[in-house]
Amino acid sequence: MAIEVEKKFFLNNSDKRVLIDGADSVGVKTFTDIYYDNAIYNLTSNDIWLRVRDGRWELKLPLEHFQTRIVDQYRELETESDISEYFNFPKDKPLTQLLTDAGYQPFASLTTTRSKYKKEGFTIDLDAIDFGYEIVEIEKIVDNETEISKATNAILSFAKKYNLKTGQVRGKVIEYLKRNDRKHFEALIASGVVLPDDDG
Ligand code: V4E
Repeated sequence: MAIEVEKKFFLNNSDKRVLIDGADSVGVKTFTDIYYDNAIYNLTSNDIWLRVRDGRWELKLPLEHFQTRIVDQYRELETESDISEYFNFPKDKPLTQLLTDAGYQPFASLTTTRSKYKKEGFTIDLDAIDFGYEIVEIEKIVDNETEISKATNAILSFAKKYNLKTGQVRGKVIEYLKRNDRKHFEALIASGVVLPDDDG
């Protein structure tokens, strides 16, 4: 099973130029994610992310407890049958209907334009999100959990080499909630999924 090890960074324009210099451009694509949770935020307050990306269901499950991790590590379920099994839903009914019946509703819709590059064995995603937010992710995909710490160290060394600032970077969904849904955002702080910050 593929495991995505990734870390997000903010970038200023000169960092961006240096990072992209000499990288292979893999292409640009645009996609829309609709994120789901129930009224008491059962999923997101446990760092579980359920979304439909351009019509396909995906579920991201944390591998390590969110307060102890250095990079983001998620297991990804990408078939309706795996996701149904995770929720203990019966196998013979459509997932969308079962989720609606169980109280899961959309809470955010985000359209991302992603410019993808490869450099030195890493994937670099420059994401521009429709509500006016930009973020970069450095990623490695590994085949099993024993390879995670090696990939983590490699991402951190790569980032250091290109002078990228580490520290807490809000993902696009967290930033969206901070700007648009304070109640949900505060619930994620209360559950420890998001750390409080000092910029309001
Ligand atoms: C993992 C996660 C969320 C789900 C969205 O994940 P993300 O990597 O931001 O999306 P994307 O579009 O890059 O997915 P890909 O194409 O790589 O599959 S929303 C929040 N998180 C985790 C998280 C957190 N717990 N705290 C903070 C400050 N940011 C992000």
